[in-house]
Amino acid sequence: MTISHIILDQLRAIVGPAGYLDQPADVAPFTVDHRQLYRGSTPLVMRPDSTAQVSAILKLCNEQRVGVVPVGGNTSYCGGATPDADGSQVVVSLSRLKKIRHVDPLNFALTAEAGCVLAEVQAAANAVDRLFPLSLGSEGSCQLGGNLSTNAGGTAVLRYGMMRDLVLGLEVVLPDGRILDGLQSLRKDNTGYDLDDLFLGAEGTLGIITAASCKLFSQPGSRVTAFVAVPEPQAAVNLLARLRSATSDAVVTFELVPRLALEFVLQHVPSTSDPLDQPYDWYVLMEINGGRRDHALRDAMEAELSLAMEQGEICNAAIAESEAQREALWRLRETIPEAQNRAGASIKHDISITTSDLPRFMHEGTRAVLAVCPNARMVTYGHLGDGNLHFNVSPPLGMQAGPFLALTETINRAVHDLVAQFGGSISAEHGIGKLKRDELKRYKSPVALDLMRTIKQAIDPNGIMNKGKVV
Ligand code: 2HG
Ligand code: ZN
Repeated sequence: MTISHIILDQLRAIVGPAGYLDQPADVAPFTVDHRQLYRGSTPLVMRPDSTAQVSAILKLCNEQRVGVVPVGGNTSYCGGATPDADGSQVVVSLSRLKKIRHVDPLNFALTAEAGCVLAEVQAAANAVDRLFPLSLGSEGSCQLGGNLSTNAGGTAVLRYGMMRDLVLGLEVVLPDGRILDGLQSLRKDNTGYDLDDLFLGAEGTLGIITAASCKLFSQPGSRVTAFVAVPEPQAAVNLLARLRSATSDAVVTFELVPRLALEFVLQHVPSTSDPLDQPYDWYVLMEINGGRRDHALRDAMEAELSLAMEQGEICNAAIAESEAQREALWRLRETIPEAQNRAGASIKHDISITTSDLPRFMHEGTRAVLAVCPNARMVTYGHLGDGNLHFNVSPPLGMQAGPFLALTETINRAVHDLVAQFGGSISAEHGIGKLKRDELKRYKSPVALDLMRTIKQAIDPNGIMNKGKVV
């Protein structure tokens, strides 16, 4: 179903000449997702520069039953922002809504618009000696609106929570164009249903988030970053418990890295080197934050790691001595997705299980994958502190991408069935988008799915918002 020229002209008129793209070359980047899993089509990319324009766009699209796909930095892992191939949807890019509207260091809060790049929000907090803790590999290009709409996770969730936990209030344009103004920066507001929570993680299926009031934290006054070798995943789980207890929960980052992932990085990413003098099977990148007067943080951590070493919980450790060394250790973790990509095809899973069950899950999950694809190479890494692993699979050495990727469904089934047995989640932080919509139907309870559809129907009765995603 194509959109009529009259409607397209009316949409262009709402945003003016600087507010849309309609030439094929300009529109092209909006029709393919970050992982290049999907190719769509759209006659028009709208780039509104105010909430009022977003409201006018949605009002018109709702009246005319035109589908709308909102997009931020287009870094979704699940095709959450790619239009359908039939050209029946317009894309709404939030990239020109990029004002930091208000910063309030005494309330530890700031209000920013959806199109602000995550790094710009972090910088606005830094400028008043505060911390906006959401931190992801794509922070230089992903946008706050996308972070909110996908309830983004990343590498500081252990200490600060996911995006949902960092929100004080939202401004949302509903599918009929009405504006829900919930931008107050209150810590406590117990007045009925939490409406913000509906839109966080809804992936643009219930409306468009145009701005958010977010929590800020104090800047860490001291910090210890270490790359630690552990004999096995169970030791990493034990070490995390030890460090959380020793620091009263000051562990911000606790990321599991298998040897193969490190090898991919060393091989495919320039300016990287193994910080330890010999290879080990497993590593953890950890970071612990302390206050300004915690001069002894580093001594305390060294003492704790020595104790762990005596008890066989860790094999070796490199502690960053400078900011440059810290960045080098972080690079070993943050470039894993890129390195695994360069190493060839991969089948990705973004699962979560209770942290205590993770080692058993990893053992059984690896066995299940190998039963489908003998000699497959497991690249199981990620946010162990959150119980969230990227249970990724690379092909056996010598196997071509085609035959390997043909096993995707069978491998997904084996992994996700096991996740369900463990009471876990098939999408811990990447969301659903197009990619996992059928998986969601399979694994989410019928009652939960029914409630989700009821909410969708109530808020977007004409089904214009991001059709084909999530529900
Ligand atoms: C990460 O933790 C991202 O690096 C990407 O969530 C995970 O590529 C992946 O599977
Ligand atoms: Zn991740």
